[in-house]
Amino acid sequence: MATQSRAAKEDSRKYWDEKFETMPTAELQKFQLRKLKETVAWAYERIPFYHRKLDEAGIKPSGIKSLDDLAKLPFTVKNDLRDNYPFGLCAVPLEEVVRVHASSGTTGKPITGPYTAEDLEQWTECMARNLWAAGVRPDDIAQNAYGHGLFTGGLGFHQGLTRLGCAVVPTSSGLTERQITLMKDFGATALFSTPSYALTIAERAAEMKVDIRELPLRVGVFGAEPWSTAMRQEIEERMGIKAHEAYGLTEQGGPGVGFDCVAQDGIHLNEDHFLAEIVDPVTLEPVPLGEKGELVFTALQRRAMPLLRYRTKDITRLRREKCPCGRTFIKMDKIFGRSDDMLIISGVNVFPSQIESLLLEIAEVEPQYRLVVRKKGYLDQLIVQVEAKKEVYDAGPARRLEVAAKVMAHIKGMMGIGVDVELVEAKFINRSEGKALRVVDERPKQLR
Ligand code: DLL
Repeated sequence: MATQSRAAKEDSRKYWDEKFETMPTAELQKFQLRKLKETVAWAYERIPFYHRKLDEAGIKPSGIKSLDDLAKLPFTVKNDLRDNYPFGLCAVPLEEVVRVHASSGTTGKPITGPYTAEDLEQWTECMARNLWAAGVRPDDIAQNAYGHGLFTGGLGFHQGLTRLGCAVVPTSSGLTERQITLMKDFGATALFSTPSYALTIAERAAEMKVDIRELPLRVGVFGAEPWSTAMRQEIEERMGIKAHEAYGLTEQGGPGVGFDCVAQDGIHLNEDHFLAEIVDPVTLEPVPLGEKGELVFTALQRRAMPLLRYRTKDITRLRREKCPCGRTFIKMDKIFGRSDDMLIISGVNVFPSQIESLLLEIAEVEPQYRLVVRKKGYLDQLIVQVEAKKEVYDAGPARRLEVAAKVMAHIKGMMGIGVDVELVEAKFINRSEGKALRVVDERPKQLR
């Protein structure tokens, strides 16, 4: 009973950390400036790489007088992390490091993310804000199907859920049938995974004749890969839940950088921890607020690896506006995609999530797709491989051609680009247990 009354009391709290989550912007920016000065000094004094970079750029920590001075700082890119692998960018001796996560990426050496005890504590608090905003509460039974291990998703969510006091079930990702059995047996009320894995779970459940909509599951927090609003609605419908969002990256500590709220309209950034900018990915000049470009983060409170002006390659825009939830944190649009996943087809910039939204508008296909890029002469050719609904596929080649033509016309009409569409049979596309592979680039390396 004691637990129940605690849960009921906590339930009435609107925010996890009201002070920061609703802080007036001017006050928040004053706080950011103080933390920025501290962080730049911390990095300059303790990380030889930043000492050199700041000297080369002709800026001393004492030269940071306003938030605008951020633009004087040099950028940090993924290769800087690779070049300094594993601990060259660590600002503290290893005795003070209590955890190391890593992200393998697609090429080359992994990048490492070390944490001090203070970093872990802050990360946990950022995650708790994310979960609270999604409506997760202490009495939830929380199935955590993010990969547990070097990936920051599993442990990041584990910490946040534990802080809230949920009954955490650390299933990790994979073994999908067991996920569904446990979800049913334990009466899980909340699910945490990548969006593509949520779809895999929904699909497998249907095959096992388990209707997730009939189970107690009511909310999910998904992230770690781009997903369209249409995909969110699809997950909500198939599972009968509210699908919320988490955003983050290993280089800035993992999930907990940004989260959505009841409004489900954009992602609030934990601005007391992360200072965000949008820059033009070509000129690297900051763009005006509201314009699309590459997201850049400066960590404001991290101790072990405080990265300055880290280029995420994620494309989005920032908005400072009143949110119905009452939070004052700046909002960013859902990530359109990563600049390295951006395709240029007939001169048009194409992100997989745009194609995804259009596919989800066609009733005859499943939300299982991948984009294959080939060279046709000098031109890039985009082939959209998408699974047909079973009855469509089984209806024979003429029906398949008809649906493929419909998909092609829809993409042409909405995006102005000509693509080839291959309607493939069920399970042709590999099912994701983590981050889905959406783009297969078959162009010779030197021609990309
Ligand atoms: O994916 C951290 C994370 C775990 C976030 C669990 C959310 C939930 P990395 O593996 O380092 O870290 O990958 C970071 O994933 O730069 C984005 O390109 C992408 N990403 C993460 N969250 C989202 C999201 C984790 N909500 C990279 N929407 C980032 C779109 C996302 N892309």
